[in-house]
Amino acid sequence: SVWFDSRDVRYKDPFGAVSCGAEVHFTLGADEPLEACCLLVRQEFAGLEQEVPFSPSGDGWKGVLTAPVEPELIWYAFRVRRPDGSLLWLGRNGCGGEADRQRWQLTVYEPTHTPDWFGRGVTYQIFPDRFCRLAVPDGHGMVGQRLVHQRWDDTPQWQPDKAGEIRNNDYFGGSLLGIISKLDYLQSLSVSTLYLCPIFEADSNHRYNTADYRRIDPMLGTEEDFRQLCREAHRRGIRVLLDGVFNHTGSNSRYFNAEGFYPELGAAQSQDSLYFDWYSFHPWPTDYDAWWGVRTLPAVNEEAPTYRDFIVRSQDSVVRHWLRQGADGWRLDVADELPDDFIAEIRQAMESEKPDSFLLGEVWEDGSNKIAYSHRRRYLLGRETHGLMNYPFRTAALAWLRGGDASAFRRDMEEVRENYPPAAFHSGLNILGTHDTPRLLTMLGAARTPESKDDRAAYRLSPEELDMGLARLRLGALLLYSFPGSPTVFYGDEAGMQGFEDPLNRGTYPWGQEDSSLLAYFRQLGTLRKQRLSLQCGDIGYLYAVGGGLVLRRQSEDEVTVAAMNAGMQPLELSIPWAGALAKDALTGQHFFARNGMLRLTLPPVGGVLLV
Ligand code: ARE
Repeated sequence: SVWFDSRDVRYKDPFGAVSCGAEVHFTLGADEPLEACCLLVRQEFAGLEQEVPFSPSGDGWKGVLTAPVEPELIWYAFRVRRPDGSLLWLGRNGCGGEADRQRWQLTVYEPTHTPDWFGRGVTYQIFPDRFCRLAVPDGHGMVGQRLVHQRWDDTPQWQPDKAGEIRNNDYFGGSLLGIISKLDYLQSLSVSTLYLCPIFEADSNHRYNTADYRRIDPMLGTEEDFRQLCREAHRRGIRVLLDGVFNHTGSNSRYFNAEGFYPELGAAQSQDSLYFDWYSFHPWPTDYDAWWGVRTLPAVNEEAPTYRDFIVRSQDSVVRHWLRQGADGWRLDVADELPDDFIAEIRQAMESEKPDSFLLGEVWEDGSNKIAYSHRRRYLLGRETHGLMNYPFRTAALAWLRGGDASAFRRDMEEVRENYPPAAFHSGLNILGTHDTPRLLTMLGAARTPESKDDRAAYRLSPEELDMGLARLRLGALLLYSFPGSPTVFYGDEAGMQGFEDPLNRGTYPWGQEDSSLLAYFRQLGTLRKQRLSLQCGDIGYLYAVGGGLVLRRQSEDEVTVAAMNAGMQPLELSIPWAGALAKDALTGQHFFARNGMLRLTLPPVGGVLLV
């Protein structure tokens, strides 16, 4: 038989993605005589097929592949010829006769600069209308010349007192000054990056339908408020990431202007509009391309030269302008629908404006091999984003926390680690929940699926559900803060907020009514992340991943941290290799003694320790 393991350096060296031009050494294991062996290599972007001949060596057959000099996505498999002349193919799904067995992936990236501050530290995500309300001078909800919503002091009280009172179109009046007033709070959580959902003028509470890219929504504050927010954040070691929605605008925008909110001619009003070629009409003006068919989000034609100039190319482009005002990076909304070269241009503009700024992409799948619009897209091969929202992490973590097998978590996360360039792997926005998903506590606690919309809206966890939800949430947070990439907290998850999907996941932060013990726990995790280099940027290894048990080791040059976790409903006895004589659980201060290089410990059901 013949065999191969892409994750074992005895078979493929080095591990994982490689930089352009690197040599990759392959060994195919064989315990039968072979006449010939070769590596079948397909280059996805260049569209080339190539064969690399192997030669016999002591423990199998060996060959060297020199990676292309340009970033590439390679698919490979093996073909061998036996002495009787028969051919055998080996792919991910085993040996067989077909030529096209599933191939292994080899990512080839260009090694470029990735700012490391992002992946090391804690990110806090805020939905601006819902975090903190403070008086906004003249904070009318104006879009162009139209008052689209009331001043916040006419809107409902900050904390709805009836369950389910968060509705789709409500405004609660969170503001930039409100966020500034809570920066000390964020600092107490050791936050180092603040990710703000859109803050530009728009006629919705989520503001993904941008009306004016160059203006802070007056309900949130002013440009000076934004500058002050950045200054005050920077003073506390917190950087600010903005949400850039460059795939579509609002229909009530300065550019499309469907209902005439703005005095100038929008694309929907005149074919002579300066913005006419930003959009695709069929026919004008009633039918047009829109994001996922949502009429209020007309899709932009990113190839239109005036659009490119405006967003990224000109010296005073939107991308540059807000960096100058103090932002430290951008999150690209629906990055998987933006042209690769547009993303690369944004990266270039950012690097020339602010070399240490960070570019994050919203992609829900493994971003190293995603097919979008029938072709593979590039997100992290060196010229595009620095990192992606890590939804695969969320999926795998939630499955494990809710009774799944830790081996599946390990398999899925090791696949991402193998596929991503190391810097991108360490620069993920690791999430357990966002503004697009149900609240974490609800996901982990709810014992039944709500039957109706009203049931969903009114659903509050019972005391038993809450206990289970909170125990799992703590365990999930331990995993989150122990994993490579930025542990990201969606505002209020640390305070015990509940709610099913949008809009129920976008409640107002419960100031004064937080779950204080949960909050203290997040503070403790934040402090540990800040103190321990191994957690920030160490290598990851899996010491155990079976059933509910998951043990991760993070290792930097002279520091080791081990997160030992049990998501199962029974206590779990474990033996963990440990170099020193003594280990301490950094969360409780409890000590453990090692014997013969092993630590024996019993983890309670749905519980864990962080060993240092
Ligand atoms: C609003 C209402 C919704 C309603 C919708 C349609 O709130 O209840 O269903 O309208 O009428 C923003 C707002 C949303 C708003 C939407 C449209 O935040 O509240 O919805 O605009 O007005 C996919 C995309 C991904 C996208 C998610 C939501 O790939 O890019 O869907 N996420 C971004 C933002 C959103 C934002 C938009 C895009 C639009 O983060 O907040 O919505 O600018 C799979 C797929 C993913 C898919 C995911 C969820 O896993 O792989 O591709 O994400 O499911 O559907």
